[in-house]
Amino acid sequence: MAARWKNTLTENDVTPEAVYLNRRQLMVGAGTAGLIGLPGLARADALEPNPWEDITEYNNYYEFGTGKEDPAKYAHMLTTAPWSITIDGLVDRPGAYALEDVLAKMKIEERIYRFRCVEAWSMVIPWNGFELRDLLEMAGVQTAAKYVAFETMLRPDEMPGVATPVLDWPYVEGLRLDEAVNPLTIMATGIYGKDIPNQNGAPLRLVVPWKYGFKSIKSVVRITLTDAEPPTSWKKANTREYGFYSNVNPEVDHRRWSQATERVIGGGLFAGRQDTLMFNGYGEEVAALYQGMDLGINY
Ligand SMILES: Nc1nc2c(c(=O)[nH]1)N[C@H]1C(S)=C(S)[C@@H](COP(=O)(O)O)O[C@H]1N2
Ligand SMILES: [Mo]
Repeated sequence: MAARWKNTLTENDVTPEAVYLNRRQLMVGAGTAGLIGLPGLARADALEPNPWEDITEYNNYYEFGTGKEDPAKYAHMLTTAPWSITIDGLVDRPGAYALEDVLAKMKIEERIYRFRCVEAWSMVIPWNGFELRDLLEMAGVQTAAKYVAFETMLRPDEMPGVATPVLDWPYVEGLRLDEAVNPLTIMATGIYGKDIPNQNGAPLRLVVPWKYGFKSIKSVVRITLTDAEPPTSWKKANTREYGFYSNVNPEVDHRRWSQATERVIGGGLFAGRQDTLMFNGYGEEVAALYQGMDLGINY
């Protein structure tokens, strides 16, 4: 197998949450902010992860309501065990895979990633998860496959938000196959070394760090390999405003707001606004995927 992608963002492997918190306190205590003297919108890109509370109390998960605090309030209603993921379409070994059987085969690692929502806010999240390419390899992707489609669980009894037709449920997303097998693309099962909370997409959600947050579909129940670009929820809802690619791009504005800068969530050291980075800072890993493409048209 090819050499594993190395996470350049971590100083070590897994740092316990307490150590992160401690370090934050130490830095604040030492008056680091003052010493650095951050210029206006420059980036203080230390990738200090946001605290647990930011990550789990400010969410987008419209199946539980459109308010940022709705998922934390209502997502506990979702039953996440037992859970199975159907992998079908252009694969050699289609079927419904029990999550526990999948997890037994996958290598769980920590990935500290920037997370940039299309609404122009951002956080840094220490995920735990496995590379999507390993799961796809398990199912045996056929050569005719060009895209990967994803679908979220739909259970109206457990999801108060789906009574409102904000989106065409179930929530669906998609990636090109080469994006899906990029080593940065993970299926997350945890945050800060703990099971991923329901509001963040338990028990298993996609994370694609160079794309706007809505591509990172939560509580995945189906993965389908196809030869045609799959429909995606936000593009279906508003094709002019949301495209299939949705790569983070400070030069391509949303129809209703600029994407040049982002609001940093949390009252931490670097709170405020900062410049948005092309591909959310992951250009070295992914820019080649889009060579020759007009990213203004393929937004
Ligand atoms: N099924 C589903 N997945 C979803 C969403 C959603 O509403 N439903 N919201 C998306 C959006 S807009 C964002 S920004 C991220 C938020 O992830 P987080 O709450 O873990 O930060 O989830 C994405 N995945
Ligand atoms: Mo988002």
